[in-house]
Amino acid sequence: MRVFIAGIDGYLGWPLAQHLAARGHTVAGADALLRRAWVGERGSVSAVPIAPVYERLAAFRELSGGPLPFSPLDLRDHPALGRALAAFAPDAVVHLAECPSAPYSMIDFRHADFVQSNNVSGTLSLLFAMREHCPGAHLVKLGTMGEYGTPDLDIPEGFFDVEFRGRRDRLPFPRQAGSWYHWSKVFDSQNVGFACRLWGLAATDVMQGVVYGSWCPPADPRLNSRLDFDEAFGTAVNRFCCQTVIGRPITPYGGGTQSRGLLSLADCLQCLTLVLEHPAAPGEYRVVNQLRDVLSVGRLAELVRDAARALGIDARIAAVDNPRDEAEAHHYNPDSEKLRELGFKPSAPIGAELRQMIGDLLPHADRVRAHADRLPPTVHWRRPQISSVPNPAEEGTRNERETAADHDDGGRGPHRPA
Ligand code: USQ
Repeated sequence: MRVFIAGIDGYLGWPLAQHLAARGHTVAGADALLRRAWVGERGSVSAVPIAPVYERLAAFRELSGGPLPFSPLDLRDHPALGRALAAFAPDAVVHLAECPSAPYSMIDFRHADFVQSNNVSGTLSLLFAMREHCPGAHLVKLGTMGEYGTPDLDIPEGFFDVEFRGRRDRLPFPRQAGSWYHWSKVFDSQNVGFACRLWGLAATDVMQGVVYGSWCPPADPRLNSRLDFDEAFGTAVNRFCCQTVIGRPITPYGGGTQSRGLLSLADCLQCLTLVLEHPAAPGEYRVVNQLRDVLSVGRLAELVRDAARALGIDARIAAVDNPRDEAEAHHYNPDSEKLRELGFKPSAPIGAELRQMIGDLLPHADRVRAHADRLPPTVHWRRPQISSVPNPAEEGTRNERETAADHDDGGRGPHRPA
């Protein structure tokens, strides 16, 4: 199968390219390298060092025996996107090219506006480009479990049966997102569903839970995927593991009773591959809930502490005030049957994944330690922000010097929303 990955330089995109190639698929991709710039803008780096994109592509070519056609483009550059799709003629397009951070979107108007226009407009550009250049290709769009929020009902996979005033219908399950970022994914879902209905596009909208885990293939460090730990781009479990390797306490927010669906990076790759290899039908808008475990943040903190202790690290937990506006005591029971019906078999148990991740992080503890001031939360959902992030425009700031290796790719400076 010919798979075009939009967002191929990211945390999920780069391992997915390697995973699909190892299964015999032909891969191409696009990326505007914005994730590197956003993390740089926040004054941080990937804990695991990552190679510049053209070194990554060279490693891919040497190790997989074939080239990886790459377009350094922003999805909103509609003509360039069209040319890339027409040249590659994909059977499937995986769309990972969005700003994935709830905290980043909550900083201020500029960031909320940037995240929503980048995500919604980029997706719209992709939908129109697919209609013109590869109308038969299957779109696999990364959504989020956060679209549903935390309703006091079980959460079905996309749709549910409703009875109202004596009439019944099957309707989209209500979306109640909790950040400007999560709302951008809701708007995308509506647009993707509409394109399926209107043009007969085949699409799978993947409601993904929080992903954790490292990707450091022993064959070549140029194949490593990034692993962020800053407040905005590090997911909870990855942050917790980074905290343990520098002897900082693990920070569940608030009471730690808020629950989320989670899955490891390895499980994420397995699920995305299953979805690609079992495509939606033409005109079908399929929604899958992609998660493996439902756990509270407090329980996650304990699991990370125990994994670190098993490796001889004296890890401890210290809750901090919750900077977010989120329910802490709530019902949470999402369905996730469709992927299991397609054959999803969870890989290593969470404890083993955490020990692997902490082991991968230990050699890079100094990188985390040098940016430990990026760990505490500064973005508050309800009150105006007083940013403690240094101004990257100031020549010679510590953060510019230290992050240059990670985000000078493609000749870009740190991205600052206009
Ligand atoms: N949390 C802590 N301590 C921390 C960081 C986070 O307790 O140091 C808590 C948050 O309050 C939240 C939970 O952990 O209750 C998850 O936070 P997160 O930052 O790991 O995840 P979130 O902001 O929801 O976003 C992440 C990805 C996003 C994806 C989403 C899936 O960044 O791209 O869409 O997970 S989901 O959470 O299911 O919506």
